[in-house]
Amino acid sequence: MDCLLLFTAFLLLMLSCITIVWPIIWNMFFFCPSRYNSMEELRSDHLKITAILLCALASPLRKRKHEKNKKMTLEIAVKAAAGAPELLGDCPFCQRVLLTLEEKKVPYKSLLVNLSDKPQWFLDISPEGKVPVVKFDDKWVADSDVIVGMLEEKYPEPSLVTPPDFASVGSKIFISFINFLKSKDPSDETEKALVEQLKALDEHLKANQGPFIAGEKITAADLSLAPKLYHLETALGHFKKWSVPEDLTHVHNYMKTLFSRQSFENTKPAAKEYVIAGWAPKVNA
Ligand SMILES: N[C@@H](CCC(=O)N[C@@H](CS)C(=O)NCC(=O)O)C(=O)O
Repeated sequence: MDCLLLFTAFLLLMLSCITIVWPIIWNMFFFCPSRYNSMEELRSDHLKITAILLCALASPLRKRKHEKNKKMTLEIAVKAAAGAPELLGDCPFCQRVLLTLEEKKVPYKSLLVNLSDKPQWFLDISPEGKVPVVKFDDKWVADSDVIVGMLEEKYPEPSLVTPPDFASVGSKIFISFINFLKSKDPSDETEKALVEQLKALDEHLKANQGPFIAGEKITAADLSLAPKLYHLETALGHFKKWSVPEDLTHVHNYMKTLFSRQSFENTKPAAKEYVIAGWAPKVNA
């Protein structure tokens, strides 16, 4: 069926661009001949109509391609929980991709990888030994940034594109969290730096009415930040008995909204203890 439509489109294009017989027939049968004063006028009108026709033909073709993509189950290699290789682990980059798949309702199959004993099949598809990796058209693709970009391109509906002005909101929170978590010197201002980043997010959410970074709709920036905030809350709560300051009410509501979403429920680490176990080596280093 796709081929037939393509063939028809091709035929129309050939007819419209190459022959001059076609415009003449067009004029004779579809339009009143007196409407055109010259052949040029007629041809220009005819080209416009043909372009509209081609767009109309291409649109169902594009839609069909996306629908076909939607039915295919994507394979994704993700981190397994430490000490429980049959459970989903604590990789925020993997969860970001899983969240994108869930929000776009793309069927997927997770392949759990024990990162402390990487199997050969995994090293074959991910030479750097990192998760997540996703199989697109028989090719394994690494890096959550690249994967999320490809998912947006292949599955444009619903769009999760973050407006460029908001794309970097909250982007320094993760590194500030790691610095504070690893810090052994209470006076080194890593806590202050983290609070400043969280405050900036709080002000952004307040100014833009939320509940999400770009307003009413969840976008890629939220799906990237959600797992990182979950790690922040879990690891700092455990290792430093620290929590997000009470007065940052917009951040608190934002976290609540994100963590209670079905997509988050379906993709979060199997238990908080795996998040804690994941950060323990960094804290104790
Ligand atoms: N920039 C990469 C980072 C991925 C990454 O660092 N993944 C970690 C797990 S969270 C990993 O695979 N580490 C390899 C290892 O622990 O051996 C991305 O965004 O996908």
